[in-house]
Amino acid sequence: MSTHRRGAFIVIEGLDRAGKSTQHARLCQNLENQGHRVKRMRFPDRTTPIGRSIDAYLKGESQQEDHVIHLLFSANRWETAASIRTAIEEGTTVVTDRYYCSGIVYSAAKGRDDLSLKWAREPEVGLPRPDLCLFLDITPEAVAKRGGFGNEKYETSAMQKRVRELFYELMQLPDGQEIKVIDAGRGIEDVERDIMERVLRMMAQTKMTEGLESILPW
Ligand code: NYM
Ligand code: MG
Repeated sequence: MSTHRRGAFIVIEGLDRAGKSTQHARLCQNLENQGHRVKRMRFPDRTTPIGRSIDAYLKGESQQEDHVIHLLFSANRWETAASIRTAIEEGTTVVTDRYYCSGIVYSAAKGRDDLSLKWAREPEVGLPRPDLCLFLDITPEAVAKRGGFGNEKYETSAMQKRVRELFYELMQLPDGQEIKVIDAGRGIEDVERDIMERVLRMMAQTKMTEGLESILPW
């Protein structure tokens, strides 16, 4: 067996306005301060041609059928899959702001009979599976105190409420194993400390000499 140490694959998930981008930046910086090489990523990655269509959709500048936009979000992950695996194999830790959990729950939250959690998860099967997914949890009330939402698609309290319920539903399923709930309603430093603790615990417990897994079918 090889003793080569791979990087870790960490995802930060949560509702809009939960503080994901702030915590993503702090976690990456904290890991670098500890001597880790870090690759920062975010989904949607709005810089690619697929990402630009997603961006236009979210801003209300274009329309897409619900299944089509779902598959574009998934394709936007697939176009990075090889680079994630390469970075991790080379010993770099990859930290992403959102990933396939968002993909599944936001689409399923639309409430269509023909767009279930199960259907929404299928295109993600085979993608690199995170070692740890931190779900930054915040109540709709706390979000309101933070000044409410922006004006992109999905940024309404009804949608966010459903998204939050579905995140909890997803945690009861096999994907729940690597998802850890973080109370994001606290101060920035408290959340930051909690996240770093969970990450270090995961790094100590994971066999980093074994390859990264893939998302498996249910
Ligand atoms: N979103 C994000 C999805 O609907 N599906 C996905 O696969 C991903 C990655 O995009 N409201 C939604 C969640 C957000 C929106 O994300 C834009 P952000 O992090 O606000 O830029
Ligand atoms: Mg947002």
